[in-house]
Amino acid sequence: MAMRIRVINPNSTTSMTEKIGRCARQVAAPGTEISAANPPHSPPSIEGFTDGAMSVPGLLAEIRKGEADGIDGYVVACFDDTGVDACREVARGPVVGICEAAMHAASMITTGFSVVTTLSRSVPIIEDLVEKYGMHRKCKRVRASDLPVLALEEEGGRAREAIREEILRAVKEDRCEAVILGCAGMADLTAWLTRETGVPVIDGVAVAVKLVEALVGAGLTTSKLGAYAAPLVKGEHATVSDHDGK
Ligand code: 5HY
Repeated sequence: MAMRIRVINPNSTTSMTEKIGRCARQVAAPGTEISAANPPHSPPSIEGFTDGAMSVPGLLAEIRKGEADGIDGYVVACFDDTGVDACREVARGPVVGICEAAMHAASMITTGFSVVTTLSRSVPIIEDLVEKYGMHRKCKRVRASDLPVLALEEEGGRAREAIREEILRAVKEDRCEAVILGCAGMADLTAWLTRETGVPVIDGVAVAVKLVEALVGAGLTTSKLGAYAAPLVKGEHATVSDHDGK
């Protein structure tokens, strides 16, 4: 089934967006057209609550562009699943975050997985998602490699070695049976890390693309019956009196 999927990197680092697009195309089915985009003015990397909040307006603008372009489904390529619920209000088709996708995939091939992300400050944000997605029994631990997100864009850096070491510690200490890469910018390291560690390493970008293909292929779109209905239209600078004090 031919379909058009847009992968959106909520941060504004275009080299990461291009890398994510390449990884998405590697796994996409022959009939799937992948486009990759990022907001022009969001933070260059999302490391913590404020960056995440600041990236959402631009992310929503990219979804609105996708709706005008007739996109069938979306991947939000940030492991904080930044703004996914808001995107689902705006989009007609499915919107899948790479964290939710990766955790559900891991839960179907293991009895327990760990996550290796970037900075320690991202760990509580991801631990909140573990609870939100009902994965507290399957997720053994969320670990930080102490790498800034943009270290993943440095040629010849030691990022992949640091992630490899953390993966090996996770297998040794957490009783995990697979490890999820906790940053979209790690997507191009998946094959190397799998070979180097002998551990099933899960990249949320690849899994999210296949899940969007599955949902669109099954004829599923985001339900507009309740929480994900289109946003209510608001007047400019509406005041309480405009709503009869309700
Ligand atoms: C991501 N930040 O996937 C997250 C990872 C993190 O800019 N892309 C980012 O550190 O939460």
